Amino acid sequence: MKRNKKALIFGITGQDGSYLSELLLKKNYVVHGVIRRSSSFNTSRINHLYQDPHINNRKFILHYGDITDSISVSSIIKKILPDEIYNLAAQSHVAVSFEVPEYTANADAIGSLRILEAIRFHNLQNKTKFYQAGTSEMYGKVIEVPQKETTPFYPRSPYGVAKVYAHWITINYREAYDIFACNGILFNHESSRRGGTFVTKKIVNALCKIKLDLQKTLYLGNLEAKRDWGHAKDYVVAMWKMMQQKKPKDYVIATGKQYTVKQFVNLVLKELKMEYSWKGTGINSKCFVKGFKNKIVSVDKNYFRPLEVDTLLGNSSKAKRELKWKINYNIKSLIKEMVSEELSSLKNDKKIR
Ligand code: NAP
Ligand code: F7E
Repeated sequence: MKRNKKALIFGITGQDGSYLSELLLKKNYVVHGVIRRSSSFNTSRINHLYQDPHINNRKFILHYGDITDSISVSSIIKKILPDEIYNLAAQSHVAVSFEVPEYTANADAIGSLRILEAIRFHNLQNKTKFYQAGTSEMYGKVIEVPQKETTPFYPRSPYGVAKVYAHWITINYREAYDIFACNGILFNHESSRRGGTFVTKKIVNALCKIKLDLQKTLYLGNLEAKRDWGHAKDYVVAMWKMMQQKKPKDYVIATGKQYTVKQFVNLVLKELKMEYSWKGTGINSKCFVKGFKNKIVSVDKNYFRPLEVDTLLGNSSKAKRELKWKINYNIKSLIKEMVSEELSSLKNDKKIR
């Protein structure tokens, strides 16, 4: 009988970790995940997958650990001897990385090194494959449009800089020790499970609340930034596909379409059937909606970053060609799903209260 493959996910409680777990469980993997001790619950995205430790032959198993703690990283890997490791653990907020740059470097850069070193130290080079969650933020002040695998990096935040280290240390261990180690260079991907302070989720949540009369105004930063937004469900499929190739390589994963933050606001308002008009420009931009007395969107300069990534647009021809990767969502279906799930959850909250 064929044995089930074992996957180990660092960052299992995050947006991508939850979708990747669902995908791997469907593919009959035994999924192990690392969670951090926290004073408040941090498992809301994976509670539906939880299995009681008393169940025999569990397929979903959680371990306490931390990517900044070498010994925990190394002992978990030694205990599980995984076939595939997905390193999704990170301090993933770009703006926050300017506030906690040292921690961001420790988790996002050295965290990857800790896993690679553990693979090497335990002689798992021929057994364990490694996926590194790279990012379009590495392109930062873009040198070429659209960005592809060969586009040089120019990171613009402590987060982006840390991820460039992780990218190159992954290649270094691949070349030095023949580890199956690959980098996904993923552009922004969103969903209803996105953290509340990322711009798409913040916009959807606030505009739904405004529609339901639960909030008055949404304050945003730079409305002109352009992003290439996809759906996280499509993107975790690409991660898995990279790990099933004969040779480890690096791939850009993106939709190839970009929108400004302001256009994203407009699309959400359209989905909510709210009739809007904008007044003023730049920092003085304000959005008004028919039937609402005051402005519903305004700019707050506190949400601007010390440096901005103005524009990101990916070219994922290589992934489409070699991985046969396909995109199921476009911006409209992404927003439709996010709005519909947000409205249901807000209406549910209201009932409970
Ligand atoms: P996310 O929702 O912020 O999840 C991050 C995960 O990392 C969470 O499970 C978090 O645990 C965990 N984590 C943070 N610090 C840790 C530490 N010190 N030790 C162990 N675990 C730690 O991020 P995501 O959107 O799912 O993204 C997944 C990965 O892809 C990240 O590495 C991110 O940088 C990268 N990425 C994301 C995008 C995107 O658009 N979403 C694009 C490119 C790359 P807690 O739940 O306990 O906080
Ligand atoms: O910002 C602008 C902001 O925080 C998008 C992470 O997953 O994707 C994400 O990083 C844009 C920026 O994502 C607000 O200035 C305006 O230009 O949603 P975000 P991000 O910085 O692109 C990459 C690929 C990752 O790898 C990261 O882990 O929106 N913006 N007003 C705002 N952004 C936020 N957060 N909040 C605002 O009020």
